[in-house]
Amino acid sequence: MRRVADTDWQVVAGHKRGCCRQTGTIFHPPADRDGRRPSQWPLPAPRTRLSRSRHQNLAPFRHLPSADDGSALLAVLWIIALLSLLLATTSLLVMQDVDTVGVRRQMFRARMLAEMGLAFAAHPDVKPDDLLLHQVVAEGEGFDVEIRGEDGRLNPNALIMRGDRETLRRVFRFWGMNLTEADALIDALTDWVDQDSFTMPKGAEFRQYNVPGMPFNRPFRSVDEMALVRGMAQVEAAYPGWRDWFSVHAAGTLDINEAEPEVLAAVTGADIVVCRQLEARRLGRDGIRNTQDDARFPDLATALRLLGVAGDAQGLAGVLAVQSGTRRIVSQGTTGGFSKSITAVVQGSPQGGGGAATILELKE
Ligand SMILES: [Ca+2]
Ligand SMILES: [Ca+2]
Repeated sequence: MRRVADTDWQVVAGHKRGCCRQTGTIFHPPADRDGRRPSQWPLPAPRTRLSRSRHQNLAPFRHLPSADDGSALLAVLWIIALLSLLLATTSLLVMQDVDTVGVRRQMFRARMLAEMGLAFAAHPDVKPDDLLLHQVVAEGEGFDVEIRGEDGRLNPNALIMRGDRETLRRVFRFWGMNLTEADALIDALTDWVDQDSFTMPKGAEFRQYNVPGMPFNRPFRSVDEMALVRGMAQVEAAYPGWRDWFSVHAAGTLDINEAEPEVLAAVTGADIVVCRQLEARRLGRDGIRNTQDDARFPDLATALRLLGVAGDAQGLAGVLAVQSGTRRIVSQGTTGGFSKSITAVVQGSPQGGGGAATILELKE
């Protein structure tokens, strides 16, 4: 085979021809189909498939960033931000649910403790100064119970039905009402409770209310019903604490060992300062209710003498008493900083008179 290195190249008449150095043979480049011979011969090596493939593989690396590439990156960042926000919101909701469940559990536990205290206090043999009413059942958990005589409050039904206008008038005057306003309110209360439809001089029956079903024409079943009577809106505005003066479960005679000084002063006409001194005497030297040093009045005459109203003893004899037949139990359960209070009005003496207890009212 002829080697290119052993050949001398000449250009004759525009054509390139070769001459072998060893044999002197002249040879021409091969002609194509049309008889034309190439000006360059030997022909350069053809570009291989491998070189073209390498050229194509390098194409992506020469790709420059475009506007579409920026939009895609922005979309990805938005999705990441959205997922982060979704995750944070979900975590917050889960934490709130956990907190709510924890609070409910604590409130339920506090309610159980309050009911436990109520069960102790409702026993007929448990007296108001019994240490069983103040217990710590675990660390941070316990209950405290206070027992009060319900007859320290006035029974509105008893006062109205027995026509004791004088006691009601004293109470309303104590609240700051004048005589005309007090009489009008007493007439309205009377019309609400009596079963007839005859209007008292300053009272109110159906024609004055003009509301179907009012007045009820029956005794009050709760103190809140009194707020519906005409004229009580003014009392509510002037003396918001009026509800604490009354109870529909009271016997109708005021227990001077349980009544608050204001109630005692209003009903007996005694000076409020004297009534507060009497309250301090009842609480004893420690100033705490329901402890061993409490000084209860054994009889009415002694209390009236200390109040300075002994001269009216005959008139007050049917209004006052020295004990209650019904007790109000306020039980408060506490756990982990949460408190739950339950109030029950129980029939039975607050001094532990024995016998089964009957719950007349239960309120949380
Ligand atoms: Ca009536
Ligand atoms: Ca005391």
